[in-house]
Amino acid sequence: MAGEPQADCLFCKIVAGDVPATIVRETETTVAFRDINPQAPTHVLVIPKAHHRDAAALAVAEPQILADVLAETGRVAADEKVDGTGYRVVFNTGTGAGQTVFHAHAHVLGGRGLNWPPG
Ligand code: IU
Repeated sequence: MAGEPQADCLFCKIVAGDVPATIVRETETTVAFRDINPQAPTHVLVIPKAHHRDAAALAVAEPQILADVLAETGRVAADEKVDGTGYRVVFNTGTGAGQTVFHAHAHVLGGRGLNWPPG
């Protein structure tokens, strides 16, 4: 059922504490942790604790929690001191866009120049 933990989901396991992660922030509805394969000096993932396959599905099912995720991206950027220079928030959606983990997550990237358009 949408929102419920999925036994085969890596990020649900991180939420449960069954898979280790370097957690930098946590709220009632979200967890933020460092990406295991960082693509920038700051690369933090912000996820809802509830399981939804991507950001659009989360927006439809639990819009307040998507707002919580976005608010946390800003707090992560401030904590990491990349809010002044600028940072990027990315929701890869679908395999063609590079989504590999099908539990909604925002990438927060910063600390280096970021090209546009992205590759
Ligand atoms: P993507 O947008 O679905 O490709 O992002 C998934 C991210 O999860 C990717 O950047 C991985 O490096 C990251 N990740 C992680 O942080 N910890 C893990 O145990 C695994 C993937 I597996």
